[in-house]
Amino acid sequence: FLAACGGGNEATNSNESKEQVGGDAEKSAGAVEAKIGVIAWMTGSGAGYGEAITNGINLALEEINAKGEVKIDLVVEDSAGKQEQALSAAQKLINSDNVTGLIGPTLSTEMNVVGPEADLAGVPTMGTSTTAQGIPEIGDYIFRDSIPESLAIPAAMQKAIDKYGVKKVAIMYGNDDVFTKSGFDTMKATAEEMGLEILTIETFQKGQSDYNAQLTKIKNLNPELILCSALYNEGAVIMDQARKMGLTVPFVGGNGFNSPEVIKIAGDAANGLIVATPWFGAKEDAKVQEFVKKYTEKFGKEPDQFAAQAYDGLYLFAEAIKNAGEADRDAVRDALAEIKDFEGILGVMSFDEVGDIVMDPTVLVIDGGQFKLFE
Ligand code: VAL
Repeated sequence: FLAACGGGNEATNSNESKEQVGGDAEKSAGAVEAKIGVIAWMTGSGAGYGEAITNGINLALEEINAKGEVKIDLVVEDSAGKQEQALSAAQKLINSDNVTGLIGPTLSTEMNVVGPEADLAGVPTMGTSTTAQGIPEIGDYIFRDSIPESLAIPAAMQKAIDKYGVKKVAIMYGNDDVFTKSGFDTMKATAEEMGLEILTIETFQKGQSDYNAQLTKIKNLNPELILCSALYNEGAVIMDQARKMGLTVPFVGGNGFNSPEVIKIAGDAANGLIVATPWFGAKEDAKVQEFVKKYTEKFGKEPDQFAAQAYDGLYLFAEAIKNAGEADRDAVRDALAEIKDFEGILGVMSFDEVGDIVMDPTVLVIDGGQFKLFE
């Protein structure tokens, strides 16, 4: 029986003293301990999103635990970009691992099934990449630190239109995904509001490899700008095929395009893609540059928007856990809702009354194989 106590006589102490003796490092004495579950798309055609997300979270974890005010234990699950897998991961994390909170899942499509489940169970959940309309509105426990399409796309469209004097656009979108559909709704409504002529609306599905029929139709109509709502894998192939058939006009893309994977897949064909994002790695800001340096040293590549949002996402949880002073789900949910002017690498962050982040986007363009400020 004594052996089961792990050899330390402190271990036989009561629960109240456990906090002090639980961590042998001096730093974790008195630290609030909490378990956070992460659901990310880590295998398959969108694995680039999940890689960036988990890297960002792991870097934040190291820093937070080293500071010692809060001690976070992570449990990471792969959703493979699938609703059912995301849901069973959430059920495991909520019911078996007993996590205090969730980060993810990656896709809005996945959050549409995980969100209601987490909300019902009273588990505070932070979407760090879910940008479709209506995500924080799923419930009181659902937050996000990624700006919605409804804010990002109009900002990108306005800049593109001002710069190129655009009057005629074509729209292309994936009609089998919550996020790509939501981006399309915003593109269409914004084009109408701006008085642009929509020459055609073309659709595609996840995993499609040939877009020549849609692109030929678009080319024959001579648009000055193409609005495209896609995840990076489909989006990059669309741009590649468009350029190959001589469609050289600029593209405005939604959040899914905001990944270096687009450049990796499409190469020079990605030039001329305009996106809006809360993250710009070349920003002259000490906090941003320190993050870029540390991340690049640790993972051998530069962080993207998904890494940055996930990094801040875990910091927001750590802040809420610290302020709550305990790992209780309800207390952490309330503390998250109360966060005001938190200084992250994305900027100064607060949540609005539904749990959406309040932030201004920056408009970027891919030029010479790199994301640059679009001016
Ligand atoms: N932002 C998208 C979504 O909400 C992707 C790119 C993660 O589904």
